[in-house]
This record gives sequence, structure tokens and C-alpha cells, in this order.
Amino acid sequence: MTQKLDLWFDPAKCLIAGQWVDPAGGEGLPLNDPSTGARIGSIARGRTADIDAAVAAAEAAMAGEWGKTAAAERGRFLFRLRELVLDKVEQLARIEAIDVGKPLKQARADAVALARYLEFYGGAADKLHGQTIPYLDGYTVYTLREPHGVTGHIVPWNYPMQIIGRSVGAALATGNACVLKPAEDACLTALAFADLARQAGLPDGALNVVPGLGSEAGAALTAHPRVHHISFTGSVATGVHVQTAAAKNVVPVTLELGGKSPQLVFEDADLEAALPFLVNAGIQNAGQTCSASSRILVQRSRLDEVTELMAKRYGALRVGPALSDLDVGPLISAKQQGIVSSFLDRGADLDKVAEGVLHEAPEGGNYVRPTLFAGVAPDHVLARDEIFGPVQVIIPFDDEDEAVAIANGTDYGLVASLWTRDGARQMRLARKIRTGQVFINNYGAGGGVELPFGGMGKSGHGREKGFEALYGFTTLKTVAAFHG
Ligand code: TXE
Repeated sequence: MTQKLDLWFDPAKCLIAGQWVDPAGGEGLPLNDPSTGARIGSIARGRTADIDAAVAAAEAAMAGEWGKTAAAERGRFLFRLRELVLDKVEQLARIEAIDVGKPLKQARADAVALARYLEFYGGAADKLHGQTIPYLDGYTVYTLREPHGVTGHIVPWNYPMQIIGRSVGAALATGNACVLKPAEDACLTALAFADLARQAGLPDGALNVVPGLGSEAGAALTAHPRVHHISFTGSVATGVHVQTAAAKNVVPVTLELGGKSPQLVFEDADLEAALPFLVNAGIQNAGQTCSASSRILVQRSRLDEVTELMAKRYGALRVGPALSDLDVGPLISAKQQGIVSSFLDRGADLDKVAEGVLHEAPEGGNYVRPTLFAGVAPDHVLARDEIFGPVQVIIPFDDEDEAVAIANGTDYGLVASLWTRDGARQMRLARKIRTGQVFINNYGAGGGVELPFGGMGKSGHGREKGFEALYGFTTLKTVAAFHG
């Protein structure tokens, strides 16, 4: 197993206080290869005792060397870590591809994005500061931006490296000590990252990783009374659990809970430019992307054209093992395959206009064929619920008001894009659309780490990425001195 994955650490351990340790209960969880369905090893099954040890290690780090490290030095540490990540891009990409099932080129892009987060947050570490506030005669008033202390990070399996970069990267830049609970379905690059952080000279305990089940290690972390901030990316249902647990300790949370993100194609759209985005945004990472575009809203006069062009692209999509590096890999797990298949069953009444093709996909892998449905009503379950698979629906609209109503008509509000040449419409709709990001004549803007990201409605709250994340990982203290 380790040979195939080429790991330099033992995946069945936790990293606590700078040491690789067995989980206290000595138990493991299966490590599966989504491309084949085969079990290829074990990971640690961390539980409450391991989370307790990790939180204690983080507290000790805050009270010790890490808590006294200057902001500029924290930045330099992140730069060193970036170098180590860049040295290992190919290895990290291969590990992630095998663990998550994502095509190699997508995993490579994730590793490069992780390095970019470290560069951005490393550079920002010593540029975050408070303010002086003009006040009454005889007073000097200023604010201090301070770390929360111990931060908990619950990370899903779809983009481990990117999500660790944006959350742990920002938390370390601002001087917090982290306890990271990666997903039970894909935790290898979290462990790799933590080991590289150690090699880069991060003081012991500043970053601890405890793999395990959400209901065990995850729940223990979110309910821990000595964790001061929680960032969570995952499902709405689990996000509600996390926020409820955090509320009992009155701890702030950042929730990033996915979406049902639309692209609005108006009659004046440049279709040639739009087409790659219309499809890629739905099938990247096999549709298992929080900001996947699963709804394509098309003005009726261009409906047939868009449907035909997208269907042609779908017909050429090849699906196969991660290391074959095709357009689409397997889904993360048999469970996720079951969820997506059941959505496809519920779309039996719809007009299925195209499917991708399986290409040398092993029998036991978690594959589904990318599927495009057209002429879908906005209230159909496939147009409302997050599917988290390579499935898109085309929804027709007649005018701008209807387009906005449909775009805003789900419980979610993460991302949207507008395809139109009309400048006034661009500005008008950018305000009317209820999402955390709006893209105009593009989708995702290349995922820039500088761009604040987060949702409205059931897509969650709080912002990650960009400078906003640094505010989120700090708390503000006002100091008012009376000196007469
Ligand atoms: O998510 P969970 P799952 C959505 C997507 C997908 C669905 C289910 O629609 O089909 O969620 O995926 C940890 N306390 N997204 O079951 O349960 C868990 O161990 C604390 C959207 O994988 O939310 C993992 O680390 N933590 C999404 C993480 O939460 C708990 C990404 C996510 O798992 C916990 C993934 C608990 N009680 C899924 N229960 C996105 N926004 O990108 C679980 N966890």
C-alpha cells in the first residue's frame, strides 16, 4: 500500500504535539481507493481522548514558543512550508489523486493552490493590524487583532489540500494553534501537510491532526470547551450539528456548506467563451465541489443552441481511474455513488440529453456517468437539491426577472455567474443575486486565493480566503487608555 501511495509517514497515526502517535484506542479505519473500490490500508480512528490530547498540545503551543512567535516569523514559516509543498507537488498530487479519486491534473492544481495559499497568508501575516481611534480628550484608544487561541478545523474529502490551505494557512498566519480533523474518506494529504509543517520548523503542537469519524473525533472537537473557533466545510446537516455544538460553548464558527450554484446565460452571451465554463464547472472533481455549477439557466431564444453545444461536450467526457487522468474520476465512496445514483433515478421523468462515457473504469470503482438534463422545471428536486455528482440541469427562462427569481430560488447561495454583454444588466444582477460570489463572463475567476469566499442562506456564513479570512481567525480587542 505505502509503495503504491509512496507515503513517507505512517497513515495510521495521528500527529499530536509534534509526534506521530497511535490513536489512544489503537483502532483503525479502512483506507479505500475510490478508483477500484479496493481497501489499500488503514488510517487512525481518533476519538475523544485523542482530541483532548491534541487540544492540550495546542494550548501548550499557545502558551509556549508558538504563542510568542512574531508575525513576520510566522510568515517566514509559511514561506518555508510553501517551498516544501512545491518540492513535493507531484507526490502530493499522486497521493490526493489515489485517495480522493480525482484526476491527476486536478490534484496537481490543488497542490499548487495549497502552496499559493501559504504564499498569500505568509505575506499577509505581518500586515494585519489594529487601528487607533480618535476619542475624547485625555484618551488614547486602539484596537488589537489577536488570535482566537485553539482553532478547530473540520475538513471534507473533496478538496483537502485547498481547504487546509485556506483555513489552517490563515489560522497559523494569525497565530492560532490548530487541531485538524480531516475526513475519514480522505485524510492523507492532511497528514502529509502536517509532517511538512513539522519539517518547516513549526513548533510542536501548533498544528495537530487527528483523523477519525465525524461522529467521534469530529463531534469531540466541535463540542470541546477549550476550542475557541471552529471552521467547518461539509454538508448542511453536519453544519447544523457543528453550529449547535459550538453554540453550547458560545464559540464562533465559519460554515461553508455547499450550494446549487447557477450560471445565467442571456441571449446576448458569448457562447463560445461560456461553453467550457458551463460544462467544466459542473463536472470538475466529478461534481463534488461546493461551488459546482449544477444549474444552467438559459434564456429561451438560446436554449436549443446551448443544449446542443453542452450535449456535444458531455458526449466526449471520459470517465475513469484517477491516475488515468481523464475528464472525470470516480466519486469518493460507494455511499456518495449511491446518493448520486438515487438522484439520477429521481430524474427518470426528465429529458436526459447526454451522458459521458466510461473508459477502462474498474468494476468496483465508484463511477457514475456525467449526465445532462434539459428543460428542467426550477422546482424539480434535481434543480433544487445539492447532488454533489457530475449532474447538471438546464432550466429555461424568459426574462431577467424570472432568471433572478430562479437563481435565488433555492435554499443555497454560494456562487453564481452571469453570461451577458450588457454592462447595465451585469451591474444590476450582481446586486440582485443572493450569493457570496458573483462572476461576470467567467466562472470561478481561476479560484484566486485573494477572493473572499463563503455563502448566504444554507450555503453557510463567514468568509474564507483573501484578507477576510484573517479577520475571521482573529478577535478584536479595544484598548482605551486614560492619561489625562
Ligand atoms: O459530509 P459531512 P459527507 C455535502 C455533499 C455530500 C454530503 C455528504 O452534498 O453529498 O455533504 O457528505 C465531519 N461533528 N458536502 O457525509 O458529514 C466528517 O468527518 C463534527 C459538501 O462526507 O458534512 C468530515 O470531516 N464533524 C461539502 C466533514 O465533517 C463531523 C463537502 C464533512 O462530512 C460530524 C463535503 C459531526 N457530527 C460534503 N459528522 C462542501 N461544502 O464542499 C461528520 N463530520
